[in-house]
Amino acid sequence: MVKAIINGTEIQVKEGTTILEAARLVNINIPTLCKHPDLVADAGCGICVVRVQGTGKMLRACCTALEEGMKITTHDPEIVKVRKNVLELILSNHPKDCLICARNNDCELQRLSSEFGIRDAYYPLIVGRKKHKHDESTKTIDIEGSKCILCGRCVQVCQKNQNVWALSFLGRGINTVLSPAGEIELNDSPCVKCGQCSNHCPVGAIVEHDETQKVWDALSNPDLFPVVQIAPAVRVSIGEAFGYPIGTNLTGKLISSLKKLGFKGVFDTNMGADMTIMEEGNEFVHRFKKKDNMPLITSCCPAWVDFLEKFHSDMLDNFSTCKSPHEIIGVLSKTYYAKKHNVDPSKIFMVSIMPCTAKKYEIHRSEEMFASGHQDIDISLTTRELARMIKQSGIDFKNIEDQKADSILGAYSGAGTIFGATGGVMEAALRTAYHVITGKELSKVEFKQVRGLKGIKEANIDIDGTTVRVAIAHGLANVDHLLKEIEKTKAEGKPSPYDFVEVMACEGGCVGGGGQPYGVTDELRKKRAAGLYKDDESSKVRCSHLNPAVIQVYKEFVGEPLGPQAHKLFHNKYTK
Ligand code: HC1
Ligand code: SF4
Repeated sequence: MVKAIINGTEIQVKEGTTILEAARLVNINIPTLCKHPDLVADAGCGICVVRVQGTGKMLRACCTALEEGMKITTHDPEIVKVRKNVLELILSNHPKDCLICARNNDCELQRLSSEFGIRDAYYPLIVGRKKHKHDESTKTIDIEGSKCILCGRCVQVCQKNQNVWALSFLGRGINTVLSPAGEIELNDSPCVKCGQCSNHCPVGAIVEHDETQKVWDALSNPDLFPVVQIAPAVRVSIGEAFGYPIGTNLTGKLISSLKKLGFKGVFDTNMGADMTIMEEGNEFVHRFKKKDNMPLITSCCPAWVDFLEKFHSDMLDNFSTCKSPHEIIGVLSKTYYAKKHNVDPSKIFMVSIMPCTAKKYEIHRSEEMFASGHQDIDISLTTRELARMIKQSGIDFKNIEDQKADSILGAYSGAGTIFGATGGVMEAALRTAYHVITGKELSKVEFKQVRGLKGIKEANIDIDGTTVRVAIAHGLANVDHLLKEIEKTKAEGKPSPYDFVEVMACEGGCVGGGGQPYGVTDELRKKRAAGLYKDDESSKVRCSHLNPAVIQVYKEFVGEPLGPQAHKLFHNKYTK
């Protein structure tokens, strides 16, 4: 342990704790634009300078460890002046079009500039500087390079946390620019569209590809029948845009708001999650009994699908062929629902509200996404885009009355709702796999071994005397690590160390998705996940196979899980 003094307060912290972290422990906020709690410090911005008393030194708090006996001053007039100066330098090279920026009112640079009372950027613009790129090539994440402040957060999250290496800094000095290596377009790079770069960007340099106007157009087109679905993780994060405590479950208000916006059918992706489990749970049991292509690996995360196709195509046979829940609701809306409600499927305009930027890519990634004969999902919006639409429409979100989702595509079990947290898909699948293997129902449905934020979780699950070895990985760097272990045993001709593996590209699973409200940290991920587990606990039905709506859809329309109709509508192919 190390004892030191910060602003006159004695503090004792673990060795290696940085001054920035230590100050936060005693509620002193040192400003920074480059250090994010998910990332290691690399002293990119220089705003976090503090003074070490008695040495005359100013040090960067983000990357300096607190040492025994140090006396630190975090704020005094001179330090404030230095910070202001750094901000002025950044602003001198930054567009001043805040009013029309996607991050207006939600930008860390704008907030600091306001707090520091910056009224002018005194330094002349650097002329002849290399031009930054504008890149919309992925149609999921847009790069507006001119707004980049070179803090390095996106590069670090892409390279280290996700192990994707799509983004990098090219050039040197004043000619440094953010770009995929080789200055190619993002869509030609290894980018998997997870959007973590956009969620970690402090400014408007990387944002989701905004498609709200297309949805407004559809809502005002009298020839269309607009319907919508909401993902598990959206219900516990949308509240952050309206001042609710983190993790508050706002399903009822979301549904009412979507109805007010003009959607004629409001469905729940959680119901699709229950359907996915019917297919995937059965797929698992089938393969497990035959020891066929073990382990089975989940496939509902499109960034993960893209990652596997790009970097580990030798493992494609291990992938579950089952579609993701929102695609299942998409195809059901344009087949089963259309038939039941006598609506022309070509007129149905299906929007999915997701915590995810990669879902914008998934909706047209292969011909299976057109299983209804039309594109099954027309537009996928992020949580952030929906929050903007609700605000634009003048809806009083806080006071709107709760409503229930429509018809049969809106009823879900507790297993469906926990999909949004890491380990949730596995837990939901185990609840149903137990039933498929034993024919019995679990007396206690929770599998707490698979919950939590540890990067790789492993557990041996006892199903009536049979052991199922499971692993869960989230954050693509963790996933890559796990996959290499599996590949190694495969190459050595040894049996797989696992039977069933859940993968989510984003840390924390979808609650930490790239399209979620900004500022994601572990504390936030935990609270959002807790909101979903609470929703599960309070659900009357907690297993997908017991959801009466699921039973009805199979009885009336699909037949058996893994049957011919299920295969036609609910399953995917992958490409090498
Ligand atoms: Fe997810 Fe999923 S959990 S992938 O993160 O399987 O986006 O929330 O909707 O489809 O259910 C996302 C979340 C989501 C799907 C489900
Ligand atoms: Fe999207 Fe969820 Fe995958 Fe992140 S973990 S890329 S939010 S599906």
